[in-house]
Amino acid sequence: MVNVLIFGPPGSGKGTQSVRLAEKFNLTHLSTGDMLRAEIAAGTDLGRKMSSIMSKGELVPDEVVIEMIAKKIDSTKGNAGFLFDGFPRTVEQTVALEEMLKRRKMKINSMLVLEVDHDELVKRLLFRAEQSGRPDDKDPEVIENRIDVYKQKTEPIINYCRQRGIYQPVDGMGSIEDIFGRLAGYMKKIK
Ligand code: B4P
Repeated sequence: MVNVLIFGPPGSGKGTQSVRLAEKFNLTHLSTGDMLRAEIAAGTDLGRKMSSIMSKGELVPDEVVIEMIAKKIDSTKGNAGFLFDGFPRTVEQTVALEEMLKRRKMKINSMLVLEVDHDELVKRLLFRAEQSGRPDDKDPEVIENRIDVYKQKTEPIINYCRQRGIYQPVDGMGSIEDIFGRLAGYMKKIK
């Protein structure tokens, strides 16, 4: 079983690349962003509570996403592994994921970190806003806040994973196909 984190700032291509990688390597794609947006679309109590947090570009509480992920892991059977997209986003979520996997005799095998220039991140998200209408992509101030939140709360996970020997930076600039080729190359080396 292989469990991989796909990591990077907002707009770095995590969601875009995860869909392709999961298909190629027969992994179960778990995106906390998609799960939260599904709650909002379904009009659940949780979705209503999380919607205002997400539209400001803030992170939802750790316990919400940790519970979502635990449920998904337990309801998935017979897969080759998981591709975690957008989770963990805090060191606390990382520790919780490690414990969750350890209890099930699994571990994080690798963390692939997409590296993308700031201006390119903003350009991609504003472009997506035109097509998807996602509220968190429309406003440049919210985009800047998401990037700041990433630097303050999410980036420290890199050091944590570097110490565990699972950190792998990946050039996230260029075409979707080129970046996919780089990521697939690293995936093939994961043990
Ligand atoms: P996510 O859904 O994870 O959103 P994201 O980081 O903005 O998107 P992603 O990085 O996947 O998008 P991609 O680059 O693929 O999170 C949204 C919100 O949910 C968070 O802000 C937070 O509020 C909440 N949340 C989620 N998980 C959480 C957690 N664990 N804890 C707490 N809160 C959580 O794509 C961006 C655009 O770029 C697309 O339009 C794509 O087509 C384009 N693109 C990608 N690669 C490209 C390339 N190479 N060239 C040109 N365009 C490209």
